[in-house]
Amino acid sequence: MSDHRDGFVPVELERARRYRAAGYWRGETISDVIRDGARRWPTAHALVDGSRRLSYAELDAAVDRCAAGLAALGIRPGERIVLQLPNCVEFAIVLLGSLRAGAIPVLCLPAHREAEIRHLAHVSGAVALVVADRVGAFDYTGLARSVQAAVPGLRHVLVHGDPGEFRGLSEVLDCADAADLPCTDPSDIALLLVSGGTTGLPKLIARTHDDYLYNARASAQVCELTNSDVYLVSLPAAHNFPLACPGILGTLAVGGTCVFIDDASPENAFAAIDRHGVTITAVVPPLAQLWCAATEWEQADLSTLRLLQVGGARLAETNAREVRPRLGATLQQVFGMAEGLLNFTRLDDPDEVICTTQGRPLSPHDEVRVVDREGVDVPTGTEGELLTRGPYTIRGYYRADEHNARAFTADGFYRSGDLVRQLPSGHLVVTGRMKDVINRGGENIAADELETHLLAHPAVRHAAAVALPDSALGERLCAAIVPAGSAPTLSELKAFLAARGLATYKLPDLVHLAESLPTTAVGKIDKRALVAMLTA
Ligand code: OOB
Repeated sequence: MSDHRDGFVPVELERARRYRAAGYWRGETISDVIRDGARRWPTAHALVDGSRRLSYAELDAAVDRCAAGLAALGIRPGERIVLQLPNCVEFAIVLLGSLRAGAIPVLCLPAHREAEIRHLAHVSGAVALVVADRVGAFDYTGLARSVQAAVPGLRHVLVHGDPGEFRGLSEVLDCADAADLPCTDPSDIALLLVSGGTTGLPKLIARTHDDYLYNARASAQVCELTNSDVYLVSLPAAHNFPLACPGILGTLAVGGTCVFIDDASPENAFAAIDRHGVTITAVVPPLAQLWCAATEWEQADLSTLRLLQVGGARLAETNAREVRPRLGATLQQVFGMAEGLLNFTRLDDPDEVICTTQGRPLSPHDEVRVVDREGVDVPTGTEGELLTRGPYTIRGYYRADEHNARAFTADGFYRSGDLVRQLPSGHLVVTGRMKDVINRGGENIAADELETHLLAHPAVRHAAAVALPDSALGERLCAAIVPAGSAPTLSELKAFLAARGLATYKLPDLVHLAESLPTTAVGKIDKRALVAMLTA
């Protein structure tokens, strides 16, 4: 069995000292924060799921039972538990119970399938897997069976719902033994996030108690979150954005309430906002767009919603401008990454900044560099690759030495692969991805630029520009579009783009019309899957 710190890249001692001195790293564990919440607000609602409600005291007791249940199975501090549950209170209880037992949860998304889970269980050296029995038509016990057959160290499968041949999660959650709780070092790994990349298999991102609590608390502060806030968990809870930006952990740190939904359709999400008085939530751009459109036909009262966080992919300016008039909430653009760095527009930023930038760094100690292909810093306002280092940004992926040599500079900056411009105010505008370029007969076209123009067309709801192989040009340019209302034709679109002043070589060679585009586990448009579909 491997030690959990093998393959972990910690922050250099001198920097760690500075982050502690600045008060960012407080030497507390995530489990301490829940314990503390139970003392400060014992009867306040911590978690809500349909008609189920758990107070802070009840949550703390449930977390104790879960920790004892995991210890009773023989799960030791430092061992890894792959957690793959839909949005529900059990997600939070098992996450926090694992932390209290000193175990390290690996936060997988419900959309991950066998190849990903097998890989993540293998690389992390997991001893347990926690899944639901089924969600919709998908049977997770079947997935668990194949993963366990392929990963010999995986001793336990715990199932929420009907366990079949496995152990029921309820046995662990109802444990009546008193456990000796381990003493956890706050600078040690708390949990492993999964990278959001759309190329290759996902990588593991080790976040410590110190850095992740800072991430959650500083985000809560930027959102002016208090104990009267009600946070709606709309995105998959295991993703960094709804988990800690400020998300579930930021809300629990200030005594607020988290409401879980497992279906973020406007009908279901709006009903939850209305019923529970939701004040804040986080969504990806396609969902923001859909919610805005749905205000035309949905009747629910959304008046409690004060802040809509949108991030994960570029939000088109036209969509950004719809948020306040349609939903009545302030928009906050969030440009973040599981690797660390978070940028937020501030609540008091002018509308223009909120609608046209992706925010500025969360921490005064976030270091941001924008560099050209040679790694040389470019002048303010010029496009380049974003490199970053700071108090909650990793120094290396977990157990990935070879990849780390490329993904990080020698002095520890993470190479994000994102193309940005930084304004004199510090706000960043995301202009694309380093590799998201279509090479059409030698001319390079940035996908993001074309998409921005396509989304400005009133009959375009979602758009993705992708390269398709072409014998003459090498690549040709395809605009995949989900129309809003009557579908535009290729020649209409070309005329529209040309009228916006776009160069002729950037005009699409073909249009693919679809009712929906393939998405990643968290709901971003998945171009790799789209190209595979279009070339099949
Ligand atoms: C969030 O995290 P990940 O790890 O799923 O994805 C990170 C990548 C970024 O490197 C960037 O390429 C893209 O997603 N991205 C954005 C964006 N926010 C993320 N691109 C353009 N505009 C934005 N606003 O996606 C994530 C993590 C925490 C908070 C919010 C998002």
